[in-house]
Amino acid sequence: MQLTAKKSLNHALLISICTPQFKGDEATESLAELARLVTTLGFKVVGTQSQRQSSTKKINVLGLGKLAEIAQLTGNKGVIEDGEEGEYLADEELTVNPSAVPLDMPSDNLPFACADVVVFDCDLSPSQLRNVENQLGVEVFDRTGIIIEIFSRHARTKTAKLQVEIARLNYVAPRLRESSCGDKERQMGKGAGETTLELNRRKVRDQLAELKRELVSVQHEMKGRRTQRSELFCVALVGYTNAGKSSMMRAITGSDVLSENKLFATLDTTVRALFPVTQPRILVSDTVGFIKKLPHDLVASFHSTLAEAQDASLLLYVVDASDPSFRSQLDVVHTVLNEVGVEDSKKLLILNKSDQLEPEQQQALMEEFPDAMMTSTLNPVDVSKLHKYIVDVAQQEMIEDEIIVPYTAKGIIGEIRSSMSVIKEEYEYSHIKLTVRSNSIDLARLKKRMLNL
Ligand SMILES: Nc1nc2c(ncn2[C@@H]2O[C@H](COP(=O)(O)OP(=O)(O)OP(=O)(O)O)[C@@H](O)[C@H]2O)c(=O)[nH]1
Ligand SMILES: [Mg+2]
Repeated sequence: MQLTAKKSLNHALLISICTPQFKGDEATESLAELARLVTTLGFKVVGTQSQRQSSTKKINVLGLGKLAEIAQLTGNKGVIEDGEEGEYLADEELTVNPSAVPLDMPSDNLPFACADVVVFDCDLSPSQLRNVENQLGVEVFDRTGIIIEIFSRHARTKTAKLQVEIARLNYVAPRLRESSCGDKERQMGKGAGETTLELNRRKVRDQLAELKRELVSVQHEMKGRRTQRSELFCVALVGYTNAGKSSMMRAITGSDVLSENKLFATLDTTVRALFPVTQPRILVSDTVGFIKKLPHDLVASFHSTLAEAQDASLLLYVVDASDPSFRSQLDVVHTVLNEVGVEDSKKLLILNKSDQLEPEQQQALMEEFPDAMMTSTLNPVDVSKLHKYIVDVAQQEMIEDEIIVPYTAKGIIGEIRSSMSVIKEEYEYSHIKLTVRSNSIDLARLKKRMLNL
């Protein structure tokens, strides 16, 4: 199942099922986030509706009244039968809080009746999805389907593509069973439908097995590369999607990593050296962003991508401090990182996008998070401040030592200068005495080599 953009722009109607689990503005914030997700896919949001329900588990997620209302907005193309109404609480309109909606979200006055896609801000079971699709007669997607589609479109490297495809097939597999085509096949005669269904299921199973095999081999290669880098000080940028991780990566490494005002712009871990370059080099990795209700399969599939964060000596938690919901976003980041087993090494909270905050707001945040660093990736002073912080932490991890290099082995000095931080050079009668700072492994290796010279 792939989202098929029948027109260049699908007009999406978003639906929030407000269960008692939602506290305060959570439903509104979540709906605003869904608006950003579907906008990332190129859809145009033409309206939002909400339905109060005691749970999202009912066969019919929408009550009869709300269903009829939405059917009108989508052009009455479906079939609503009597008695489809399930138990539900009173319904109400939900107006999206403008501060929670990104500024670039299309503001529109289009009539709702032109909605040709309906997107639910919750997960729907295969049968719920099929029911509501029949009732409305338009394409219906749930939140996971939308997230998986964004991941599919944004995956660039082989690893990311494999991981996303595995998650996509896992999502598609149970839905195959419920497809209307499957139903027709089943009606054709005993066994005939089952055969088609079985065939499709087997195809998906085979594809999954093949993809998993490929992933294991790619992960093996990745592990090898990480081992080679393991002696260097590594910093990982982690955080919610759109917080500014890639922008910060670009700023502190001088690289051209993609940063976009789109959710999930980055799906692959990129590793670059800190710039201006330090001796020894410090590596920085940019990682996949998180989102609330991230499908479990996707979390699991990104295990290997996040392995970079696992190996990092310093974790930079980047938040978009100008987003009122950044605290709950940070909770999501902590939860997912715990789930994938990223041990908390040394960490720094980065309150990014400070240029979007008033001075009083900045001050209040610094009082709330005294250990954090306030930054704007657009401000070179902030970028240098973070660069210095990273270098200082890396320096603290290093040890100082003296190395005696005889003049007969002068060639090795260049090597030392390029891989260690040389603090002092003293020229004696028969040798040069270098005071250096480096990690213990590199120092031990160098001393062993010196013995053999
Ligand atoms: N105003 C402002 N915008 C920023 C800042 N940092 C990043 N942005 C913008 O925020 C948007 C998202 O930035 P990215 O760097 O792609 O965010 P990300 O955390 O890598 O996002 P994912 O890859 O989706 O996880 C882009 O439009 C950036 O230009 C900042 O300090 N101030
Ligand atoms: Mg990014």
